This record gives sequence, structure tokens and C-alpha cells, in this order.
Amino acid sequence: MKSFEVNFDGLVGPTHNYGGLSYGNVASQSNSQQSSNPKEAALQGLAKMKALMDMGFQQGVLAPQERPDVAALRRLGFAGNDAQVIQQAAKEAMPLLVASCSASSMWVANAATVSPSADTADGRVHFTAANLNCKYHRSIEHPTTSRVLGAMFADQQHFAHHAALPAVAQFGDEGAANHTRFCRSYGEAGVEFFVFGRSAFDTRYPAPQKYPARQTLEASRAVARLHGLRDEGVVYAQQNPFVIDQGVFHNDVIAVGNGEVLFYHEDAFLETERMLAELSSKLANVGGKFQSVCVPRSAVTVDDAVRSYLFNSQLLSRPDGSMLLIVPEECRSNARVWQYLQGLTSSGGVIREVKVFDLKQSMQNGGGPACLRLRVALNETELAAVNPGVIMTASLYDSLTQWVERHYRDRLTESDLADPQLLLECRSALDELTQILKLGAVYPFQIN
Ligand code: SUG
Repeated sequence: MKSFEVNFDGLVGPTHNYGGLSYGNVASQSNSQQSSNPKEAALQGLAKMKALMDMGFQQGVLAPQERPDVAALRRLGFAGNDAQVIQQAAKEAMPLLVASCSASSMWVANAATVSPSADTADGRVHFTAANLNCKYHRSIEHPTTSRVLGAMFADQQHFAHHAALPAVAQFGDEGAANHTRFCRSYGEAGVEFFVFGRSAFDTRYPAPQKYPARQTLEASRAVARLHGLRDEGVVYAQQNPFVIDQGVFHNDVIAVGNGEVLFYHEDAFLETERMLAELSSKLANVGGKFQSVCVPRSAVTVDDAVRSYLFNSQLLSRPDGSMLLIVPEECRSNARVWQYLQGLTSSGGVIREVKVFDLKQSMQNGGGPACLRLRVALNETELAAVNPGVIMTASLYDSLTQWVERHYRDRLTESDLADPQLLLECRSALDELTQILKLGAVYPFQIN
């Protein structure tokens, strides 16, 4: 049976803005308070989806969330009708209003961890929504994420959904941004690679000194248990705490893997040699031949990696077995990174081509090509069981582009977030979106 990696990209929501909400994420901090362009952001994301579809890759779309999240503000004690809740929050606690307006659900690499059916004990595709509880604005995503994923992957014969882990720092879980899967082919058993930033209970593991380590070992292990993964099919590795302190807030800012290939920075991990040996032997046990491509710090510094998002790229398999790297424009404007990429693609190695995308609106909040997509490996039967409304086609692309043109503003500043009209605009846009994507009622305003 045929199998595929399907990339489901997050559609940027109408409240995309630069709130400076993510301490430890250099781009989010340095672009705080700038005015944003939600329309351009959404169109840039859609252009990437369309381009990948046109290149022959399987592409889907994941809906954004209801923002401002009035229900979240109510839980924090703001009261009255919806407009009063927003106005009271704007007056008394602007940072909470900004957090409740974040369009951060667009970075769907953080939506969930996904294990394909070939890896799991019950032969279903497993999803665990990420609790994202390191940042308040992200911690409010998972209930809607679960409903949206449930509406996309509804068939219980093929898909199993787990609620987010307990919402405490000890189980901090950031989803697929810290998870990679290696395999010979997508439909065969593979090795799932979980990268954590710290351990909550075991003091032998070092921790960063400056910025938070968002993912814990305990969260990764819990997800592996929930998904019914075999010990022989899992490898755990610790992210180098020094790179977290330089702004590598997720592993996907310093490494990316696909198929049998890991593309990573020399400073990405602790105990790199042990980790590579374990990946290699576990992949060999399921018939795969592990390959690693290490980018030396002498060619690309960690700072270059953080600024250019070289590793927040999509590594895609082409039919001839070679790979294509989808990188953000910022890689081309960094001379060292661009020179490295020229050498990489001409060296005769597995990565043969680089394609560049302008994702500046998302990049300014620390979200590159890889942050914007959730990978789901599916066989033909499972793909046929996915809600067809969320699979990208030329006509869906046209509908979504027109929908964005109709509903999105092209400029948003912090003061605009307090405008109750924005809430109404967002709700009417999302109501229409659920019809376009055939999701049913998934948003709080549609349910309550
Ligand atoms: O969680 N930025 C996101 C970026 C997530 C990137 N995802 C991956 N690396 N997979 C975050 O830090 C910034 C929002 C703001 O400041 O307005 C933000 O949430």
C-alpha cells in the first residue's frame, strides 16, 4: 500500500500580531509592538501550501483559532458582554488582552505530536495535543486544537486522539517541534526521536540558565506511552542547554529530520555520538540506513542558525530518493548560510535542492517553514479517511485566498486589539471558514 507524509499547514488567523509574548524566542522579543499585516501573513502561508501541492506533495490545512479568546479572559475575571470583557482587559491588563489575541496557533508544529500507525501498538495514527504550558498565550490553544484535529481525523478506526498532558511545567509539551521520525518509507515502522530541554524530576540532566526549556523528558516519555510506541522504536535526546540560552527554544530551530536523514547543527544536542549510534542501530533494526548531515559551527554559528532559521526548514523526499529543503528567505540574506547551502546541494549528498519562501510575517514572530506545518504520515486508506475538506486543492486554495482577501486587515497594532469590531470580524470569518473546510462547529462561539 502507498504511504505519504502529508503536511498540514496552519492557516494564519486574522489577529496575527507582534505581542512580544515569547521570552526565549529572539524574533518574538525583538519585533514586539511592531505593526503586523495579517492579510499578507495568511497569503504568504497559503502560497507555500500551494507551491508544495503544485510540486506534487500531499498538502492539507489546519484552521486557526478563535481570537480574541473571550472565554479565556472571562476565566481571568473579566466580565460583562463580550465587548465589555475586551475593553476591561484593555484598560486593566493589556498584556492579557494581547495574549488572548495571539494568532500563535498558526505554528502547528506545536499543535500535537503525531505517531503513524506503523509505529503504534493498536495500529492507529495517534495524536496528543500539546499543552504548550510554558507560555500563557499558547497554553490556551489545546482545547480548540483537539476539536479541530478531531474534526479533521474523525474516523476512530484509524485515528486516536489524546488530551493534552497535565498543564504543569513538569509536563511541558511542545508537540512535534521536538519530535522527528526516521523511517525507510512512511508506511513502515520507524524510529521516533524525542528531544527534550530538561528533566522535571531527575536532577542529573543539566538545564539552561537564561531561557526556559519548554519540553521535559517526562512529557516526551508520557507521549510515547500514550501512543503505544515500542522501546526499540524510540530514542530520547537532550537539547544542548547552551543553545536554548542562545534562542533555540524548540529543537526544530536547530535540527530537522525526514526519512533516513537527520540534518542538524554541531551544537544541537548533548551526547551527540551516543544519540547518533542509537538512532542508527534502531533504524537498522527496522531495515533503514540512518544518515546524518552535521552543519559545523565553523560554517554556520548558532546565532546564524537562529537568525536565518536554516534548520526550521522542511526536508522533503522526492520520488528519486533525493531531498529538497524548503527554507525561509532569511537563509538567502545570510551570506554564510547561503554559501553553506550552495555547497550542500552541489556536494552530491542526499539534499539536492533548496527552495526559498517569503514567510517574513511569521518569521518575525519566530515561526519558519517547519513551524507552520504538522506532519502526518498516512497510508492510502488513512488518507482516504481524512476529512476531505482540509486537503489542499487548486479550488480550496482559491477559496481560501478569496476568504482572506475578504476578511483580513492589512494592518494591526496593539491598540486595534481592543476594538470589539475585530472580534466580530474574526467570528464571521471563522464561521465561514468552518463551512469552507467542512469542520462543523469547533469554535467556542459556535458551541456555547
Ligand atoms: O511559541 N511565537 C511562537 C513561535 C513558534 C515556533 N514554532 C516552532 N519552532 N515549531 C512561540 O514562541 C510569538 C507570539 C508573539 O510574540 O506575539 C510566538 O508565540
